[in-house]
Amino acid sequence: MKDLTPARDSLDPIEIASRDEISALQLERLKWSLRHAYDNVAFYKKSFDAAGVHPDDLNDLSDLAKFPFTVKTDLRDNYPFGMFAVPQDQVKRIHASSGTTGQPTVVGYTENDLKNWGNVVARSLRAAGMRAGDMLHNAYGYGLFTGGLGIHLGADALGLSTVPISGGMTPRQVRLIEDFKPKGITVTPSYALSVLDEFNAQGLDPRDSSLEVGIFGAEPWTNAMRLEIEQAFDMHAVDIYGLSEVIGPGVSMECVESKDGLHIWEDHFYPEIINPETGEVVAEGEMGELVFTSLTKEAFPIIRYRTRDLTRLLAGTARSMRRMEKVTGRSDDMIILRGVNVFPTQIEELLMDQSALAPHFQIELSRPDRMDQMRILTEVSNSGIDASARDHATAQLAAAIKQSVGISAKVEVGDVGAVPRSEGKAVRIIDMRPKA
Ligand code: DLL
Repeated sequence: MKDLTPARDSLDPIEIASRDEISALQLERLKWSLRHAYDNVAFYKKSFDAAGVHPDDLNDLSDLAKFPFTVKTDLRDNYPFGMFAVPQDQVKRIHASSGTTGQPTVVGYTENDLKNWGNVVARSLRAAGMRAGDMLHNAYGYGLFTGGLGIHLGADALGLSTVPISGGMTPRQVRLIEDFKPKGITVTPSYALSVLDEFNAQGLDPRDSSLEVGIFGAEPWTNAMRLEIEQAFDMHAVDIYGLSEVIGPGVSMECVESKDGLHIWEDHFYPEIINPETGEVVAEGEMGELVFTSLTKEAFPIIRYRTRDLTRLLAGTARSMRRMEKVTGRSDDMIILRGVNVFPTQIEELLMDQSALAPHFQIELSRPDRMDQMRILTEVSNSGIDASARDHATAQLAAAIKQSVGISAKVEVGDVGAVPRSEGKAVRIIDMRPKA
């Protein structure tokens, strides 16, 4: 793999500024953001007043802990535009997350917001090793989802030539990678695996492709998956994180030279980690739920938004801005099976150890006879795997789950293609248990 480390002088100065400079900028911006939300969004005025706090009460960054949280249902309750802080004619773009239940969450951007978004995504793409003039194959979905158009904004800001292919039509994805020879690909890690399968199905060696870096996010993926993808394509695989409520992709990004967690672009997004049960801010380095406050957003300021993503904060390395550890799960995705907590990424990690099995999987939960059961549906890695190798891998995976997670799961290994594929975020959990 090529060394793609960006030149130090190509970085935004704030990326490598001192902590004091970063904190001073954050404090100034945080004061503005609280005031902006309070003055222009009825929801924030009401929630601050109810908590007995006022934007003037913030004198230090740690004072933010006095302010109330915002949660997903607050956004749904204010559907569609109740959380917007500017008149509609200043809103230049709207995105929405589909959400599996209930109302979609709607977010908006002013011209300035779009500029800032483009800049943080450009910063992220540069951290991944992309440079002006390079070609990017952007396979995140275009539309209301922030992935496709968000990456596109950043690619424009960095000066890339972008192939806006969006998700789907997998044979065409491979064809255009072969013909256009892009340097980078942006795609969900699960869809990257489908693209990988398609290379193999067409008899092409993905290691011979032009790709030097894959920029994966929008869903959890493990370091084991990183190694698999890096080896299969002979390219770097780096993690990009974000959520619509905070801006979209480009909230934090892993650097290609260090791959040690994701630097949060702290000049725009202020992170906290809280204990999800008590709501208390935890000590630096401790695991908990990630909470974000926007520092510059005009159309859709967001104060102490509970992401449900579990991670911890670490000091900066390749950049001065703090890192968040790779998100391995959301509290909503945590399966509680007979009292044991399980995340889909734990299954992914164990699955990656079995070379006879493909990294595609789904977890099915059911409750026959009032007892929760977990079934893991996966498939053989290629059609040459014979029945005994399949049986062996099935037993090995079940034993590994029993040993490391502590639960008995039924493992079912189908033929190649048995696990349904998605063109964006993978559906990992099918919960068929009766709702309480
Ligand atoms: O998924 C934005 C995005 C697009 C990020 C493209 C990266 C690349 P939402 O659809 O609002 O936005 O979903 C946000 O997805 O709270 C996490 O649970 C999950 N997520 C996003 N990135 C990662 C990641 C986009 N790198 C939700 N690792 C977030 C783990 C991620 N989970």
